Amino acid sequence: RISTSADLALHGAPPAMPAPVHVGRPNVTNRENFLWHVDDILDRNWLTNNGPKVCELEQRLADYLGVRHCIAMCNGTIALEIAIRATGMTGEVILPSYTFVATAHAVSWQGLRPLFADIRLQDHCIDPEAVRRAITPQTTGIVATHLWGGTCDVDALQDIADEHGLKLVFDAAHAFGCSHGGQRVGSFGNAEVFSFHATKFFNSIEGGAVTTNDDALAEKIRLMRNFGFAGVDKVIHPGTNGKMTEINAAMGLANLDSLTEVMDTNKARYAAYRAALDPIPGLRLAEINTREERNHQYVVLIVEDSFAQSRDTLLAALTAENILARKYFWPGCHRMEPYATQQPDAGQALPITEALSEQVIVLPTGPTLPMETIGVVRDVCRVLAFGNAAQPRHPGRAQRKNVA
Ligand code: T4K
Repeated sequence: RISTSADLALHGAPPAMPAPVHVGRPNVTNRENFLWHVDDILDRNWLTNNGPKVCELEQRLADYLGVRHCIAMCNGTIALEIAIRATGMTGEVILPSYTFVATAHAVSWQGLRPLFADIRLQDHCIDPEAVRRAITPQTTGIVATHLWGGTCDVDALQDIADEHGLKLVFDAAHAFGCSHGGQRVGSFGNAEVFSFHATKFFNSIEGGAVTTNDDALAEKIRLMRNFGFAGVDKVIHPGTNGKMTEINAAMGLANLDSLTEVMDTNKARYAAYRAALDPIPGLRLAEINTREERNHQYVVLIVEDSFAQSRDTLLAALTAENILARKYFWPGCHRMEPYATQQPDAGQALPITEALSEQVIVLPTGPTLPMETIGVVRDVCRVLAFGNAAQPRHPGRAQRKNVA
């Protein structure tokens, strides 16, 4: 048990957790169901190329998300690239820097120039006013990330896109099962793009999808996903290989049955973290809009300047205890290559991105989280804040102690 700073693994004590506790442990709740699907695939001997499991998954996802078309893909990055290309973006595309680097790479991989716009403190998503300021005559599109399972200011972004004739694609990698205005993410903008990577709320090991209500766009995306084939030996469009395999669809189908269960577990973990950490001065969890559905897949801790120690000291202390929290999305895409070299001054227009990427820690959660983890995180934070893990009598008075 961690009571004082001498008990911290950072100072040589044994780690509180016997094995590493990761962020992004896969939510796999129905192993038997998955294995049944795998047997079925092997019996059928149809492994990929628009197989029956992929078709079933696409239909069930479209129904769940309330959208006309769901086109399954091999991963979220290829899905983004195909969506960006299919919508016909050219020249410059505006996107947040505070996102996983795949968002920026998908834009630049298509030969487009990414223009980074700042985010809003309230939801960590792209700021519509910053988007407006970034528009130039070369701008043709916006790629906006619904971060942490929250949603962008969808309506303001759509207004800007309409006003300036821009295409609008949402990177919804974090937002499966989440809603905006009571409607599930999936049918906003020209298209929305999901990742079903192992670390995501809903996973198919690797995988992703583009969703849209636009029939013509969906048709184009289906062609692009499969080399442009419109039938045997009949190629009518440029394309790539973005196909999802049957095994990936099997994992998706198995996991679809447990969405509510995982969401409820995540919500309970989030509430426990909140109760443990909120009373500690200088620490707060990112706001969650309780009027909308949220998957609570990311527990986002903001370490403010008023916390007794730096974000990186807290991260090092947790890591030493075998709690492998992450500083997503540090340092921001604009500080990664090739963008840092191409746009060395980009940070000047991104003060909130720059500040927030120095403050955030994403904590482990999900159904596989060992329950004692949250207590250990709380005790480490309290020791760093107060010098000991006892409940502070005056939670407002943090003392700066040099325990690192
Ligand atoms: N847009 C956004 C906003 C995204 O966040 C992502 C992906 C994409 C687009 C692109 O979608 P995909 O092309 O990936 O479908 C991880 C994931 O690899 C990546 O999918 C995810 N975002 C990103 C936020 O996180 P890393 O570099 O942090 O991965 P890694 O290997 O460090 O793993 C993360 C944690 O998960 C570790 O603590 C270990 C744990 N883990 C991972 C795997 C794969 C497990 O416990 N089991 C596993 O099987 O990028």
